[in-house]
Amino acid sequence: MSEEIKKSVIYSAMQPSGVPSLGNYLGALKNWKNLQQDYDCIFAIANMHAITVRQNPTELRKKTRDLITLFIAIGISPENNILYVQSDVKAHAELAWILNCYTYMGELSRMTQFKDKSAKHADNINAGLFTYPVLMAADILLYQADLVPVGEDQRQHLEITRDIAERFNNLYGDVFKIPEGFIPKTGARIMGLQDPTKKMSKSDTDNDNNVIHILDDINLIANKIKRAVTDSDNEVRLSPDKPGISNLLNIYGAVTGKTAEEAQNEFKGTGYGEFKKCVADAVVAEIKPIQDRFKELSADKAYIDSVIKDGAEKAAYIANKTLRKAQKKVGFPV
Ligand code: AQP
Repeated sequence: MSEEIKKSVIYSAMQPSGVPSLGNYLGALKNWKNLQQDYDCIFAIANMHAITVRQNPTELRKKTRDLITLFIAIGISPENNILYVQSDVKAHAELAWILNCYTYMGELSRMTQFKDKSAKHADNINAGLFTYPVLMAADILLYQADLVPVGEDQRQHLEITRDIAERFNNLYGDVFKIPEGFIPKTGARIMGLQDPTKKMSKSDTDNDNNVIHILDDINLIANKIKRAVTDSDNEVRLSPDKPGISNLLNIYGAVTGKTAEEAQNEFKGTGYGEFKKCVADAVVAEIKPIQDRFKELSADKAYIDSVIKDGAEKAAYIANKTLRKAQKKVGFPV
């Protein structure tokens, strides 16, 4: 009898802190879609993480629903993967509390994201922002994930997850799988269009032209690209001193499945105006079908409701098994 080979489990999450940016799409969501054939994928809407920064409650509910709809519109199947909303699975909060008691203040104070976000939100440096990495550790460990796709900015969070899990396992035996980082074959880091020295972020509201949101009107997307900051020498070339042009080459490459170097060769001798038009056309060709599908799916309220409910049940089933193990180890009556 042939035994089915168990696929590795991949866990990843995205915060519903805004409509996903082109950066979120090219750096994460597009890869997620490609992972689903080869891995058992669990993708979460991290709404518990999102409230570490103040959110408008009505908008947060809408963004949460829109994000799960967008996952499906992009082609991430809710039947073949687990897609769920973090706050629907109570085990996240419960395991996070336990893990808080196995995490040191010193470790958390070294997290660069905490330092960055507290500088950005100086009026709201809440304890949730500080313990964000513990909740993230709980997310990953609950599902016994083998692999976690991480960009450079999240590497520190994966490291602390591994440290917490190893500390717990050393005390109590093998409760948690120790996850590894997963670097997708293609993964672009997309920078802001107006400030190409900083990454494009979905919650950036300072300058709307800096960010492409993937549900922006198609004409607006094209115009934002045409307005992107470049430089004055009119040569399409990858170079650290040409961050704007390099970013557009990365975007073009990520959208068309080429390397940034291949993109550079394609545009040798092309003027900036023509180059930007080609980038805009390529981005629009990629995003338009997603937007059309998103509109169709959004109209089917019952279907989205059922995806959210089924996802929560499937996720809770796995998460609760791990939670019970951890609770038993620390001495809770289970
Ligand atoms: N600019 C980017 N280029 C490539 N990948 C990116 N990611 C984010 N920005 C870029 C990847 O998208 C996923 C989303 O993670 P998140 O929603 O948990 O938060 P984030 O990384 O903080 O993303 P944002 O857009 O910057 O959110 P806000 O504005 O709320 O802080 C991750 O896999 C990330 O690597």
